[in-house]
Amino acid sequence: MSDSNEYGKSIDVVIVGAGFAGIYMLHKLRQQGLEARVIEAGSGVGGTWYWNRYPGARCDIPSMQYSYQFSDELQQQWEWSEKYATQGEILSYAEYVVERFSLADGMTFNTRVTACHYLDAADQWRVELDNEEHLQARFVVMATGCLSKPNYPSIDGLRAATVPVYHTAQWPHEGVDFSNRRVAVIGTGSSAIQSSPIIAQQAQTLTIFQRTPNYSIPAYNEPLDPEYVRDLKSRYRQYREENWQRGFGADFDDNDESALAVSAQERRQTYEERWAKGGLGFLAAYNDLVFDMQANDTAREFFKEKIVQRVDDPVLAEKLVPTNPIGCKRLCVDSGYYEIYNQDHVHLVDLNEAPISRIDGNAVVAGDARYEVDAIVLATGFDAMTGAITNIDVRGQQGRSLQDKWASGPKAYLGLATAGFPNLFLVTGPGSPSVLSNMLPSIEQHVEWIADCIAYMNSHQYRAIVPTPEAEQTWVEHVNEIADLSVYPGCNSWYLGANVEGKSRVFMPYLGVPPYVEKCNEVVVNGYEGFKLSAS
Ligand code: FAD
Ligand code: N01
Repeated sequence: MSDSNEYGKSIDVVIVGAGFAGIYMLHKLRQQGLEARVIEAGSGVGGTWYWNRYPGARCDIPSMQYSYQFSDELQQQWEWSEKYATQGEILSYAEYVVERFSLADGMTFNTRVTACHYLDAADQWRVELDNEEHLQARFVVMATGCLSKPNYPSIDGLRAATVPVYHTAQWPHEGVDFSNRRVAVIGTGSSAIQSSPIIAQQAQTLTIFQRTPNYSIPAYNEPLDPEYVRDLKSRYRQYREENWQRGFGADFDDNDESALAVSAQERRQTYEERWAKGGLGFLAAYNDLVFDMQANDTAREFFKEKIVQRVDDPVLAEKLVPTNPIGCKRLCVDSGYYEIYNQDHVHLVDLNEAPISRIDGNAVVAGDARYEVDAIVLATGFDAMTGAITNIDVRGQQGRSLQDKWASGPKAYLGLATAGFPNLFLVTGPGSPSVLSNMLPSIEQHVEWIADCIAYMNSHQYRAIVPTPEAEQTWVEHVNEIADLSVYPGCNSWYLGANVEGKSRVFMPYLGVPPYVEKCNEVVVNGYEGFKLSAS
């Protein structure tokens, strides 16, 4: 399928990133006889699970669901050991998939894509690499990840710190021993909530710097019961199909009833039962917890009580209780997070009282206080959804820059492609359910949609596909209309880009897997409605 032209040898597809999206994309395209190459900045596969090696890193969607389903043999063969697999086990799984489907020879590691320029005359992409080489391809697939560009806070003196600074998303492969060290953790999102209990076990002192408290629910992680696994595997395909019909594409035991339609007593019982199970399913206790503030308040009050119960010091407990609507930032899932504050060597610094002003050598300075430490952990998250894409100098038709196009917020049709940038696909891009779903099936849905689209173009002799600006605009408005029906835009979350200085505040993911999938399918049935296809 690849061909040559005045610009040199071209391959069919360059795939940027070797996480779960890039791995499956390569497999799928190879099955279609296409020549594709994955370019990956890391030295191995796994993406998220390659980079986030901080202590305690695990998934928060049960492993039996947070895994590929494109191969029934694969899902039958692979054995997860725990309800929520560790980073190490998920990474081994990604490596196993690559080996099983013989994909390694299609991947180039330790290489970053720095630029992708569309050559209008040739309908080709020129892909620049940081080793000064380049590739040329008909299509580019951005499998760059929603949560892959670490967010480094702009704190004065951080770069000149005289103690080691670790970002949770760029954790040293050899691990870090915090024994007898005074450790600062900046941030209280999922990464901090997972890592702090383990750091607390080692460190001499642990000081956690909190700007916004988060809601967290126990994971109650445990080894998987072989009987449960056997039963689930006996109906795996059907189980997966059923889950795909649910709002988040995952089995959260959704209850299609309003929190306000039941008595306070019944609601409390339901909340207690959900709490006892633990995990993200809590928010599926009622169908309006993320849509109705009054309903949300009932869950918020319940969480407040639970947090206060878990922390001995009532003044400290109060500082750990969020005031945001529950769910508007991703709910965290923990193993003993709040309880660490009952240990004498663990301290909380509430940055609402005085923000961090600078790092002064080995000290974090907030207000008048200097916190001297031996190591700083940045659990400060990601430039989410767009950061990894706009990190690349992407230029489309007539040399138009994607960074410029997205300066006031990302615009993409279905989160799959963007007007002005032909033959460029995004896996779980802004405007798709992505981070508001179980991401593995969402990745599979996108990969399959893109592969089918390329097959359709080849069989109908189309050379280029690009969304129309009108279809894109309508979709972006729709994404925001749906978000505005929910509590999601109600706090400064990374869903809105609010965690990154200078980033436009636009709600990026699409809320609702089933209507989204229906729309994607409808677009195809209607001859790629909303896209312009150009004949060869
Ligand atoms: P990634 O895994 O992020 O991979 C993208 C790859 O692209 C990276 O390896 C990166 O190095 C590479 N890349 C980016 N830019 C370039 C470039 N310019 N050149 C070369 N390479 C580049 N989701 C869930 O649904 N359930 C969970 O339980 C869950 N847990 C998570 C836990 C953590 C700690 C984090 C950070 C995220 C979690 N997620 C979870 C979201 C997770 O990111 C996705 O589930 C999934 O792993 C994303 O896969 P991906 O291939 O799309 O992207
Ligand atoms: O990042 P975050 P994360 N000074 O953005 C704070 C997935 N994930 O890596 O809220 C002080 O949530 C920031 O404060 P604020 C999951 O989707 C899943 O923890 O902006 N503080 C916040 O507290 C998750 O949602 C798991 O006020 C600063 C924290 O840093 C997503 O990845 C585990 C600051 C960042 O929290 C991101 O999670 C890990 C500053 N200058 C990740 N800048 C699972 O459990 C930022 N902060 C599966």
